[in-house]
Formats: sequence, structure tokens, C-alpha cells
Amino acid sequence: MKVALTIASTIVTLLMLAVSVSAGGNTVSFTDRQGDLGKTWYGMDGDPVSWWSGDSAISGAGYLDIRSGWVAVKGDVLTMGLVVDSPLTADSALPDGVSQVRWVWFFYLNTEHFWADYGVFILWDGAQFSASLMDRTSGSPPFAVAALDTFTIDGQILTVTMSMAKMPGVVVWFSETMVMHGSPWPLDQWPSSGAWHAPDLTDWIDLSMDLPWLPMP
Ligand SMILES: [Ca+2]
Repeated sequence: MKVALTIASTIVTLLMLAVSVSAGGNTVSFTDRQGDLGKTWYGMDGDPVSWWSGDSAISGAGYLDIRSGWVAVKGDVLTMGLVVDSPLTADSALPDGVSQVRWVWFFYLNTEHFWADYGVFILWDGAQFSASLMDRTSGSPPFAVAALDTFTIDGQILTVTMSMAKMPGVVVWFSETMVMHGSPWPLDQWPSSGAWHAPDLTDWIDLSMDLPWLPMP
């Protein structure tokens, strides 16, 4: 069974890379492990970090589990996507204790600092979806935040399309899912501690490193 899963996973990866190449332009894609919400969060040293038990409400929300993702640049058009483990439907609900979910692509001008220069967010409060571009290049809040209406949610696939000119000079990126507890911190401010968690983010060990942009965790 393990072998079959590995082969299936390899085929999916190859298919995804083939799609990326045929799309033209510059594309970076990655795959991410299934079933790694919170409890198997891996750092750069490869050691797992345990955040909560596997039977929590958050661990059961498959739409928080990233399976793959990509960023593509073609001319001035920047497209980014995430595939999550379970589809978002009209019946989908927030896990108990969660006030908002955020699917995020963080972009960096360089790797000198931990905080991202830009972030593209799809936000969900359990009823409404929206998308926003956060620009922290000023270095201090309030940061610029612009609404984006060019996003789609199609079952397990979330995408955002925007002008590359809105994030000039970015070179690296990674994705994560975030859950907010209580009042979500506003995107024009630094994140407030203790009010949110990242159940899943780009796996370091599974990255495709042979494409123009270098993803990073
Ligand atoms: Ca995952």
C-alpha cells in the first residue's frame, strides 16, 4: 500500500510539473505531505514540531492541509494556486474555536528578514471569502492592504491572479494556512501573538528546486 501511494504521489508530481511547463512563463510548484496538519510540522533541521493532537477539530479540517501549490509568472500576469486535501463546499464549516481561516502566499524581496515583504491572502470567516494583497515594504504599520477580486475557489483548488507590478522584485515565496482565534489581527498590522496558528506550510524537503524562483519555508 505504501509503495502504491508513493507511485501515485510521484505520478501526480510529474503531471503537475508537466502542466507547469506547458503553461509557459516561469512557474515554481511544490508538493506537500497529506495529513500533516500541525502535528507533523517540520523545521529546516528536519525535526518534527508538535503543535496539537491529531484528534483536534483543526486536524480534521482537510481544507487546511496543503497538498500542492504553485506560482506562475507570464508577462505581467502573476498566478498562484494551492490544492488542499478536502474541497470547500457550501456545507464547509470553520473548526470549533476558529474565527477565520487564511490561505497565504508570502513573498520576499530577499532572505535577510523573517517577515514577508508581501502577502497574498484568501480569507474565509465561515460565510464569505475575500482576497487581499498586504504590502509591508514600508517597514512599519499601518501597512498597505488592497482588496483583490481576482480569486477563485473551485473545490480543492484556490487561485489568485494579479499584476506582477504590484510586487516588484520578489524572489522567494512560500505558502501556509492560518487559523485565527478570537478577533483576527488586521492585515495592516503586525500579527498579534497567541491569536493564531499555522496548521500547515510548504514542506522544506519536497520542494522543486529546479525552477526560476526558489521557494522557502
Ligand atoms: Ca500538507
